[in-house]
Amino acid sequence: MHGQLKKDYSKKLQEVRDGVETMREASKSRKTNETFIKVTCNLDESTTTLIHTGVGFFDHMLELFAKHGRIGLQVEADGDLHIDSHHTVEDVGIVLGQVVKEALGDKKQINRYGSSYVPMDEALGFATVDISGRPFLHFEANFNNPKLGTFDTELVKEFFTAFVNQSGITLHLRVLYGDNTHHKIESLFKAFGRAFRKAITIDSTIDGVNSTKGFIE
Ligand SMILES: [Mn+2]
Repeated sequence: MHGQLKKDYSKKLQEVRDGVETMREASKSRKTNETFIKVTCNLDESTTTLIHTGVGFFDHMLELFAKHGRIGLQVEADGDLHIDSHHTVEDVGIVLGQVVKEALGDKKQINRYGSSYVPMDEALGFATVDISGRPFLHFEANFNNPKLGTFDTELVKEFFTAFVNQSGITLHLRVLYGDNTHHKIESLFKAFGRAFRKAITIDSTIDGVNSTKGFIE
């Protein structure tokens, strides 16, 4: 009996240790002549989301990504918005990609793949993710409205391009149909968040890295 209790206790302790070991987070700052960006990301704790980029619609999209990805995300950006929102949006994509790559660490026991369809009223967005170590973006979406607030809608593609290049993630995004540009982009960011969540989730039945190569870059 005593031996069994001791065994249960050490099993519990190991579970707690495993839990601590899998707390995946990273933080990074980047300063150029065009922008200052700071991003903190916690893949295992969704409690804190604080986003201030100076571009309202972009903040809204990053908040949706964090919410549906169930991650903790802080993004602070101070960019050259007197020009336009291009540098700020692209550079947030760069730093977010770097932080996600670092937080993912050795990628052991993650699902690796995740897909999601998300409707937003009349629009339908689709995202599929492979945490492959190979950057690739397939982007299939057209937006009628070139601007939402101070956000240029052509920057959606720029943001995801920067993100995949730095994170080493394969990402396919598609708006299947819809009219309203806000709805279309929102459906994409939500679908991306939900697909990302599935891909980063730890499955203890996976032995090491989910690749026959035994390694993901
Ligand atoms: Mn909205």
